[in-house]
Amino acid sequence: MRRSLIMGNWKMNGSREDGQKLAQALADGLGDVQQEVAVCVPFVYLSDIRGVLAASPIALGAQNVADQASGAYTGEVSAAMLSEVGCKYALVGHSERRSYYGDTNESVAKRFCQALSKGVVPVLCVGETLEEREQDRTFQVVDEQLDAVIAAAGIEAFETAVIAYEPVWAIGTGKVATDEQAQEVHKYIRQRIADRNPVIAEKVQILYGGSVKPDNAKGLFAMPDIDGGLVGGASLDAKGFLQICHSV
Ligand code: G2H
Repeated sequence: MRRSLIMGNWKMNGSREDGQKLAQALADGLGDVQQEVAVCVPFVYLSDIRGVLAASPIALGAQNVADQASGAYTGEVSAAMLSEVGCKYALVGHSERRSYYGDTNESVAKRFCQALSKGVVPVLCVGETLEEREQDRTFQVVDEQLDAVIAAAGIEAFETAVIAYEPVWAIGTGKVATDEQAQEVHKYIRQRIADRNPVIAEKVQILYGGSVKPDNAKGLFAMPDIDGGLVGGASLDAKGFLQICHSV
């Protein structure tokens, strides 16, 4: 059985104090849970939030990682730095990075490899736009996004990686994929991994992301190939996020 993972993605929201209060409320309110819980916070608050979460089982994640190990890359944050401040996870290839900041399948693959090389678990985000879905290209797009990483890192890399399927049309729009729509793509992704290594396919966690809310989480998480969620907007409210964490 795969362990579920519920991961908050705070994106570029809140102040230092807001983040500390939110993390404290999560640490205080989580209670005993089987599933894993993590929060991906802005780089500059990682150390603060690590302090708040020190005595809690909630893991820390970053929202991105550099595609190079070190050097003259102004504005970037390396995997070694993330590891040093206690990050267990780093998102790579979130659709907002792909669409606003020029991340390509190739640069995402490099970020993925950098994270792995420093013991940070990459959370590879994949997903199609509305236009691509309407053109019936969902599986093709997801294949290309996965294949670029598999070519660079090898299928064995998915022993210690997480995949997040985030249909771009469902991100921050309030328009969630139906349980069945999400399950269909999750199943497809797991099959693509299984074609190369069935053992890893059974183990890899595939999260759903895109307008996950307290009222739709249970249905999504009940799907056989959905192993939890990557939660944006709804992770900024402690009560709602805790409710999502308990929807597994
Ligand atoms: C997708 C998701 C979290 P939201 O970006 O990564 O955000 O839940 O706000 O759609």
